[in-house]
Amino acid sequence: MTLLPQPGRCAVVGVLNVTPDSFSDGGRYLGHDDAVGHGVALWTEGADLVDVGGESTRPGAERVDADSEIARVVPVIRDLVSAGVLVSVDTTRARVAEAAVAAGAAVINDVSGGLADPDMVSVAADTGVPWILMHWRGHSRDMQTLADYVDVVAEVRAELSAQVDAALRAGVRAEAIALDPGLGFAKTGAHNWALLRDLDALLELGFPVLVGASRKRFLGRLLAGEDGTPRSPSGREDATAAISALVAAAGAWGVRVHDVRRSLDAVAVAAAMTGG
Ligand code: PMM
Repeated sequence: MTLLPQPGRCAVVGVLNVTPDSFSDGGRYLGHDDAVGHGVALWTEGADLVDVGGESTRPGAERVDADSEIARVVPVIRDLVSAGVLVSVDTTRARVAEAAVAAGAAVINDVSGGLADPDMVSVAADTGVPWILMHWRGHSRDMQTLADYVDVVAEVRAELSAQVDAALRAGVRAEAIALDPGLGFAKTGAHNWALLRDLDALLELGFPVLVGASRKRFLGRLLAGEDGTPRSPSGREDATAAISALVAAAGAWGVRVHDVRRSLDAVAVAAAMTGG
């Protein structure tokens, strides 16, 4: 059993970045009202969870300090929760996660899987909310230099297993844990495709698996024009929906996407085809 929402099909998690510099929606929802409005819109479209982040994790991004991150996300989370929206907080910082849960966030989405902040594990254990552990090898500024694997699937699985063990040892309940392969985080396009191809290797660990492929660079490169120019983020939506359908059919618990409506359709197709 998991403590995460179980909509009876692959869950669709809507992305709400309250940042000036995220790769596809940076700056669009930095104003409080724009952010809350977009979060409510994602929920109304049918998102099962709205993931609110205050720090860009795009490759090369500089960090913001914890107080700025809290100032960006907590007021937005509070208003979304009052509007009845189920919210996760996308942060690697224990202090931000704690403040977000106090404001009503129901899930911690930690792209560092507990590695960036040694206090995160105790916040996860103490709050008891579901904790999404993503595979991570280092902060965005230099993560692409860490994309070095002999067998990416085996190494991602082993590194996530070690994080799960640390979480369980610290008192996090197994039902609160979910995993994410971390597409694009210290990974090349080839690594992302290998992880998608062999999602079973992660599913076999027995935890819900979230996949975040939405609008990412490797899709831009897949869909590059004849001159090699990558397709722009807004032109990657159909490919994103295709991945949503395929990973839903493969057994993923959820997909984290910018365009909720398209992925809801995609996972409905998968559910109908697989009979689940
Ligand atoms: N990707 C981004 C941010 N947060 N969280 C999880 N669990 N998985 C991801 O793949 C993930 C994430 C980066 O994408 P964005 O800038 O569009 O939010």
